[in-house]
Amino acid sequence: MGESIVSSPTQLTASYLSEADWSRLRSCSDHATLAEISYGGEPASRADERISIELPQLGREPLVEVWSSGRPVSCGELGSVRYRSDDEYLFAHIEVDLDSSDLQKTGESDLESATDEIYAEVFQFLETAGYPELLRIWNYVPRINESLDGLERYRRFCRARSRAFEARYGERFVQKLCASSAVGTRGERLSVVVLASRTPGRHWENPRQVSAYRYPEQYGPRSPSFARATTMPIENGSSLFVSGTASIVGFESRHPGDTVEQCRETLRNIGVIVDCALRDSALDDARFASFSSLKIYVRNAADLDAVSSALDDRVPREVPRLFLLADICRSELDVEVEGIALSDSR
Ligand code: 3EB
Repeated sequence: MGESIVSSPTQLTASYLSEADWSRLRSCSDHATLAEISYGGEPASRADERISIELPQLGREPLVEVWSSGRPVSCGELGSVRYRSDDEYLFAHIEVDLDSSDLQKTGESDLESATDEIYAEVFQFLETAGYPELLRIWNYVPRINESLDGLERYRRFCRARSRAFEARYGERFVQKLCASSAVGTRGERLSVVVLASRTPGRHWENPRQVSAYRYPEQYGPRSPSFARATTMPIENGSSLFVSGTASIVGFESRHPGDTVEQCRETLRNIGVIVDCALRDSALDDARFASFSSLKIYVRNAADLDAVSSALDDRVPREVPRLFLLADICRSELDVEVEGIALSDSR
């Protein structure tokens, strides 16, 4: 069989494009876009097709994150959910302005009631839309490390998220948890982006790390609800979504105060999860050739160059990278890395 220059129709790709390249590409093709995400700019208007995230980008020129599968896309809104789907995958976005007064107060903090509302609505929506399988969730939490009435906002977010998962999936909800990230913004919008599918992916834990849903209580009243990675079978292999990964071994943070060592530890964790998801893959001969993209969250802009060169030691320069200024959910951690890898069964 000859090589096809067109990617498999069911392979989902995320590209980081300059605004100029993106406007050229979208105007000269009927290229179907599942999600278009920009960082650090103005909030998107209701009519805008773009998802706008309140995290400044670091680096030379602003990049747009563009997801596509090559399949025709339809889009719409239902309640507070905005979505785009291609009959296999669906992106849903929902956000709540924590400053606005239309939040229903339930006696808990606004952050917790907003988290609960968002997750309950998303779960209901995915069921109705026919994309019930979770593949990847991105959470953007305003002022994540601030304390609110004696409990850190991240821990409140985790409590509400965990309750929402339990309400939806019951006691055994940990089986449903997918690859995720949760990072802090300096804005006011609690924003959740969900990638879901009609058919299930497979969720993975990292043997170097205690499962986040089993973290001891010292890290909060209810554990974080996510898996370390999720794989999705595609035509000639599989896609691997690696969760936000930080310098945590077992359940403990390593190398506080040393961003470069944290970055190296993070890359060791990522190496292990990639090996796991490969070895036990349904496709024995599949091989994760390389990451197709990496996203790096750094707490301090001054660490950008050091983190970037620590990455250069392990990751080929051709792998596209996007750097964002974000608070990491543990206050002693300064860097977090997530990525997408593609297996290659040839
Ligand atoms: C960690 O391993 C680091 O709460 O959804 C990474 C990925 C982290 C996802 C989440 C948190 C989350 O605990 C932080």
